[in-house]
Amino acid sequence: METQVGIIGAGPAGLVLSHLLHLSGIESIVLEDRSREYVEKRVRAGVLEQNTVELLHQMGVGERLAREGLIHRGILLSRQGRRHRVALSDLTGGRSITIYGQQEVVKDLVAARLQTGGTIHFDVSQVELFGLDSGMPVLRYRKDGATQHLRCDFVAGCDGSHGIARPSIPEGVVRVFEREYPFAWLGILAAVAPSTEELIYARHERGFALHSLRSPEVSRLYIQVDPNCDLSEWPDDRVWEELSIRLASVDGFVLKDGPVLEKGLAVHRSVVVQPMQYGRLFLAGDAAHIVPPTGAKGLNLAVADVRALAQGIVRFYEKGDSSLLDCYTERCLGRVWRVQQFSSYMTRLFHNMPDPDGFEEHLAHAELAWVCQSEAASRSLAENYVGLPFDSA
Ligand code: FAS
Ligand code: PHB
Repeated sequence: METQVGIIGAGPAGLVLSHLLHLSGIESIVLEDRSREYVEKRVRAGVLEQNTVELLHQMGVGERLAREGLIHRGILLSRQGRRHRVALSDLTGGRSITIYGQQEVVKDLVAARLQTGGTIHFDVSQVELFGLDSGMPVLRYRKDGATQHLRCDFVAGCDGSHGIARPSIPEGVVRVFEREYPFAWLGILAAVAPSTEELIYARHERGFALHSLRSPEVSRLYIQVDPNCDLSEWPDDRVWEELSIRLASVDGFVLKDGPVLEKGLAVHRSVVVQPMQYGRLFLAGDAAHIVPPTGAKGLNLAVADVRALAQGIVRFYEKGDSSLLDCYTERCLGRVWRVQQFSSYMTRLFHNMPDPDGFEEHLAHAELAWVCQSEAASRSLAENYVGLPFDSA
């Protein structure tokens, strides 16, 4: 088989890229090793930057997002039981975030791809990449018990942090920057109305807590836990008890609990791969970088990458000009490191880090107090949180 762009992975990166290329008349085929049902049910991110929302609308896949997405113009920071509101929109000239589950974005994109004649092969296996440094790479994979070959002009590695694309780049070509954080998030999705209008990021001596949401009926909450803990140590009632302790506030905040629909652990890592390309292979999203979720950036950064990649591929086919592709890495890295810095900053601000003498804790409290006191510091946090306009980072 032949196509113009072979895309590995039907996550936000792969699907946004495939649809953007379609809108410019460029053909692509997406290879995904999980089922359609699985990718459309997988609970992950929930905060969309203004950039991401605007792009999804421009792509014509924003109808349900407009109907069901919840626009938030502020977030709440909590320290020692005191809340401080960061007025995101007031501090950024009206920009905002939208609460809309990642799986909803994936559902909308899969539907749009299939409704416009797009090809997504789900449940493939053994994807391998050949001839990346030739003009005509080939993807080999198995589907329905048969081996298939897909010849393409370009390969987009949108296969996440455990994919096959990055490891297919020869040894020594890429440099990997990596940091592990000594904690994880235990996250729950619960069938209970959120106990807050806006997200609450809480710093507490027992560890971080986050009250997020998915809809007026569904809450999403996280607590900082030992990365080696087992979910069996965290029965639902213990999770709710810990959340209500860490989210408690002097103004008598009451956390409503309810049936837990989903519970999972997410490790915290920072990873940056440079360069994000090798021959005709281009890495995007979690295949090229991982950010700790405290800044709510993972999905949004993936979308920013493929927007830049699509511009390069369109320029190649429309003008035979590969200049944007040649500098794809440079065009992405400014935002990648900006987002890394912000995500690391938010992580240190709200999590208890290894701290033999309490020095780190004092620094974090001083920074948090400064953010709550200084309009300039609040504005910096707000600008990064709603997302820097495309092409500005
Ligand atoms: P994805 O991982 O979403 O998609 C990659 C796709 O490639 C997957 O569908 C995978 O099945 C497929 N694939 C992998 N290997 C393959 C192979 N060999 N062949 C074919 N297909 C293959 N971000 C936030 O902002 N907020 C959050 O709360 C948040 N929570 C997260 C929780 C978890 C557990 C994880 C892992 C990430 C979370 N993130 C969160 C970050 C997340 O949103 C990612 O940044 C986002 O999914 C990145 O999108 P993609 O790059 O498309 O990668
Ligand atoms: C979420 O809603 O899942 C969410 C929100 C904010 C974060 C991370 C996750 O920082």
